[in-house]
Amino acid sequence: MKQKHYPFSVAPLPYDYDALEPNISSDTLHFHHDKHYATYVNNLNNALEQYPELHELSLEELISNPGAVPPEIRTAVHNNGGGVYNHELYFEAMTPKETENEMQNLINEQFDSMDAWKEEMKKAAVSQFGSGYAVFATDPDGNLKIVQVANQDTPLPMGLCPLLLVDIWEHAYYLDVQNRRPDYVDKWFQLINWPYVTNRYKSCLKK
Ligand code: MN3
Repeated sequence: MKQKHYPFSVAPLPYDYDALEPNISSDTLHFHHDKHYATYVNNLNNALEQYPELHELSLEELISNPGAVPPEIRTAVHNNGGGVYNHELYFEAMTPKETENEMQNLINEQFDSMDAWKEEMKKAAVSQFGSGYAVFATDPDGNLKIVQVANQDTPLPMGLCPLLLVDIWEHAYYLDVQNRRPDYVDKWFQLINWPYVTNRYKSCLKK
């Protein structure tokens, strides 16, 4: 992800709003990107506005080092910074194009098969209570993990670098499939941008 800093801006969707149909509708993407994600960007900027000492820190630095953030805005930076980070990864790691999965061999080695990986990812997504994400991540040694995070938490404080995530807040799917979160997860699997995931994996490993 780009090393941006304050003031953060709303990254445009990397595809048209209707590009992910019928899996994710244009209405859902308009609300999700233009309202939900944009609100996190605005709220993060508002929280940081009066703190020039934080204006050079990247998004990752802000959410990985809560101790660097004054206590009075720590919760706002955690929630809104996490919201910006998670949504940018969510949108960027989807594509309308069918892509080649260059992670397949690594996933087969560490999860036995793509089907087993999918099953574990789906279980993490479906069993997360309330809002959050199921995240596919790596540690600096290349050990792949699937973890759940609540609300706008990220796996960065666990020492994990997220490669891919599925947003399971209801706003991500309610207009399209109402309460059927498992159906949404099945649709999301068809949208994974594997070249993007592979590039992230390479950049997440110990240099
Ligand atoms: Mn969302």
